[in-house]
Amino acid sequence: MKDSGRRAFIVSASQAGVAAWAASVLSGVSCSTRLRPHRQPAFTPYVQSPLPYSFNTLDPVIDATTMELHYTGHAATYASNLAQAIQAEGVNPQQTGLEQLLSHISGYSEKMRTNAGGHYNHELFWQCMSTPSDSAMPAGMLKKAIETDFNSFAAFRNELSEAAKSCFGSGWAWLVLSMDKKLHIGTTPNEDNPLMDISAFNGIPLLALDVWEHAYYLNYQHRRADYITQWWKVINWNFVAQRYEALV
Ligand code: MN3
Repeated sequence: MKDSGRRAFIVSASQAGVAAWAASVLSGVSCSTRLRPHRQPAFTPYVQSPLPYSFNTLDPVIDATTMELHYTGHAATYASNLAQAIQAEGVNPQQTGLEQLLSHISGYSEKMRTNAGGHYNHELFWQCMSTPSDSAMPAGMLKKAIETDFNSFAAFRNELSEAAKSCFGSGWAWLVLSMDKKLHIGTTPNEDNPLMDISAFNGIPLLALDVWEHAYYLNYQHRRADYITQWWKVINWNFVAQRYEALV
């Protein structure tokens, strides 16, 4: 194990606490009594999973070329760089799950931070989307929770859209579940995510939106707002609802 490449990030007790909580929930270790194990969200593997649909499935919201470059280029590179980083920094993937690693990311290198985050974020992002539909809407428990925590679906949609639009530079917008089982919207810069102990915004990610230019530039050029408006048509609400229901 090599320590020279590691950086000492300042992590507050509350950040570390939330990150540890999220990791324990996702690993099902210390919070198993609060979960329904058969419905628990699956672990995120360290290797890139097959795309759950074709490159052209999200067209015309996200075109096939963008998806192919994004999946086989950007995301695949994060996965291969992550494989290098865990080897260089002595992480045994059989012992330390990716969620656990993210919750202690302050103890690892910048390379680990970028690539563990980049890999996790994209693995989730693909699953959050499916065939475009003008009537894509949440249902059931998740719909109720959105209406409770944001007053209405319209208000929720507006808040998440505004967060995504105002995320400066490259980053991600999120819907997360907090320790008190409430829904929250926030953003993270670059490839950071809400599971990281160094993140100012913490929680268990339920829905992820990539607002890096590579996610939309071919189709939308500089018009990030148009991409965000169209993106609502491809949200896989069944997937998001299943994640939510497994955690509450
Ligand atoms: Mn991306």
